[in-house]
Amino acid sequence: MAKTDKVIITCAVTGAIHTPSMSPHLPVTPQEIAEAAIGAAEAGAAIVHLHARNPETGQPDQSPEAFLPFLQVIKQRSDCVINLTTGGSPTMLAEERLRPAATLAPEVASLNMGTMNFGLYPMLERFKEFKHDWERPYLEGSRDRIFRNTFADIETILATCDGNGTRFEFECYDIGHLYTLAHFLDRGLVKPPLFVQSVFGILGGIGPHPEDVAHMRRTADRLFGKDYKWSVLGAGRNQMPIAAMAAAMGANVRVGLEDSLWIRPRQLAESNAQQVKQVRGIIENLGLEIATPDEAREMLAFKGGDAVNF
Ligand code: KMH
Ligand code: ZN
Repeated sequence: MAKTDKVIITCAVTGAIHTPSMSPHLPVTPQEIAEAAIGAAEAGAAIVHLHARNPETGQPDQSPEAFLPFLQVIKQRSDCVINLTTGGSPTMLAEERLRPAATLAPEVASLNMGTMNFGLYPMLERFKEFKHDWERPYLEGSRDRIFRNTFADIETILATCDGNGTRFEFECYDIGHLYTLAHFLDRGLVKPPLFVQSVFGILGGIGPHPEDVAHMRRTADRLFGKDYKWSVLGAGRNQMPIAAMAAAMGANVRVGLEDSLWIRPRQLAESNAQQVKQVRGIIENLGLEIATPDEAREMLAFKGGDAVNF
């Protein structure tokens, strides 16, 4: 792994894992998403990873028009790096998912490195009451839902976004996804420094055990050497333990309500900024420094915040 001098905090503010009834603090409207992203950046996040939702129902929405209202506010009020999802929701296919990144040309977009059965249904054991009709079937349907990211899908997203100078946050949910990324590196379709986001604790992907974290790191080191920057995210209750463990090993970290609604056991986080502050405390107590947006841009070879279409 390329040595990380400073630690990049990414904050993923809303995503498509959780549904609005699970937490009153999950950002849904453009105003809420903008405030969450700006608050996270003020707390120390160099990068914000963004999805859009329908403001009435909270359903994931990958139309570029759904992103524009909050992107413009964030850009006016913060110099943080804006990262747009191409994962959207597991219910969508790649052609729909890539539209915001293709149209809006962000500095960085997520790219999911493998097909998987993204299991959200265990959350039905904790959350029983839903205010919108779509929430329960969305979670229940994940038992049998394929989050499709074939080699062809990945090639399509790369080919569509690369011409805009957009770089990628490679979301790797398992060891095999690192090998898929290595395959694209061999073919010259992705360029170092690779921003590898290792995802731990999603049902259907690798678990959150320290051995899993160590194995991910070892494998990425073997495949990519100094050509990558490592970042980690732990889903749900694994968020802070994984961040602490991996930051001590030299990783960058991702937090945010997209991946965990919690600030401590049984206590909902009241904002994205609260999780950023908590992880920042962990990082600084390890004697490490957090990266500014411009330091993150330099470390990851991003094109700069002025070269986007919003
Ligand atoms: N919530 C992450 C585990 C994407 O947006 O491309 C998955 C994610 C996918 O962030
Ligand atoms: Zn996401």
